Amino acid sequence: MRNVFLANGTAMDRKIIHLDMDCFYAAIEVRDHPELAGKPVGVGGARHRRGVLTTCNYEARKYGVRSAMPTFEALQKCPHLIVMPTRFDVYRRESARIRNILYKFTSIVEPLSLDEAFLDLSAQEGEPVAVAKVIREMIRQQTGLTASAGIAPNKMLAKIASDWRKPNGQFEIKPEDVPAFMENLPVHRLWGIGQKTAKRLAGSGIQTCRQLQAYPRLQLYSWFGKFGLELFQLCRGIDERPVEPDRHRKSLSNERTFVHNLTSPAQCEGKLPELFEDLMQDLAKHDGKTKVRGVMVKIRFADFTRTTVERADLPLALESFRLLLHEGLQRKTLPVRLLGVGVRLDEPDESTDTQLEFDLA
Ligand code: TTP
Ligand code: MG
Repeated sequence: MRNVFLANGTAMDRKIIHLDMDCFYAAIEVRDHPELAGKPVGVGGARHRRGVLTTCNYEARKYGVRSAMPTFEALQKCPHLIVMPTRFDVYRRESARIRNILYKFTSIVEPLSLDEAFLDLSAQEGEPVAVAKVIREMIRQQTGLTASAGIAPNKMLAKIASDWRKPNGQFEIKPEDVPAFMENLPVHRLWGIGQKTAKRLAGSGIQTCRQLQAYPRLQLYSWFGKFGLELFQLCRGIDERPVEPDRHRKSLSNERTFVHNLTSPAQCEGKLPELFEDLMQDLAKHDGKTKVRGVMVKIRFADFTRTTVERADLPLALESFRLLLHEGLQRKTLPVRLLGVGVRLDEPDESTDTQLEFDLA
C-alpha cells in the first residue's frame, strides 16, 4: 500500500481489518437446527419470563426485530418469530475456533467480543482485501458461518467498513478515499458517540462529519471536554489507536449506561446488586473449569473519562465490588454515566493442551 498522508501529516498507511460475524448467535442456532433455515429466528429469553433477545437473524430484522429488544415486543413485530434459548458454551467454542483461524494470519489480533476482532497486517506484504476474503472463506468452511469484514487504515474506519456490506460482505476504505468517505458519514457512526451525544449534536444542526469538521477544537473541547479533542480527529477519519493483541487476557464483565447520570455514591451503590447478580449468572453459564483471579469495577464519568479499579486479593462478593466502587469514585467528583462490574479469569489455554499432547506422543 502506498504511503498516504492526510493534510495534517497523519500517516494513513496501516492495514487494519475488522472482522464481525453475521448475526452470530442466531447463525449458530440456524446452522445447528437446519429446519430453521430461511425463517425469522431470535435468540434469547422467553416471552413469559420477560426475556430479551440477544440477537436475531437477517430474516427477522426485516420485521424490525433487533438485538436487546424484549421478546414480547419482537413477537408483536414478527408473530412467527422463532425464539431459541441461548447456548453460551457453543458460542464460546465457535468463537475460539474463529480466533484460531485469525491467528494463522497474524499474532496482532485484538478480540473485541466473541464475534469481533481487529487484525493489524501493516507489517505484511500483500493486499489486506485478499487476506480478508481468505479469512472469511476459511471461517465459512470450518464453521459453516458467514462473516463480514472492513479494511481500512485505522480501527475506527475498519469497524465502520465491516458494517457496510453486511451480511457476508466486505468493504475497503482506501487511504486516499478517507476524506470523501467522511464527508457524508453520519456523526453517530463515529467511535464513542452514543445516542445522547448524537442528539446533542443534532440539536446544534450537526448530523454529518462534514458539518462537525466545521467546528474548531476549542468549541468541541468546551462541549465535550477531552473527548471533544478526540472527536476533532475522528470526524476527519483519523484514529491512531493501535491494535492491541490480547491473547491471554480473559475477563467477563457486565456494565450498564444509565439514562440519567448517577449523582451520588449511594445511587451508584444502589445499582451494584443487580449488576453483580447478572455477572454471577454469566459466570455460572461460563465453563466450569474457569477460575476467578480478580475482581474489578469500571466507572465512566459524565466527562466521558473512565477508570477501572481492579484487585486480585478480594473475594467474589458484592462487598468487594462496593469497596472498589468507592475507591473509583474518589478519583473524580463527577456524576457517573456508566458502571460495570467484572472478573479477571484464568482459563486453561486450549492450544497449550494440544501442544502437551504432541510432546507426550
Ligand atoms: P453483534 O456483532 O453486535 O451482532 P450480531 O453478530 O448478532 O449481528 P451483526 O450481523 O449485525 O454483526 O453481536 C454479536 C453477538 O453478541 C450477538 O450474536 C449476540 C450477542 N449480543 C448480546 O448478547 N447482546 C446485545 O445487546 C448485542 C448487540 C449482541
Ligand atoms: Mg456480529
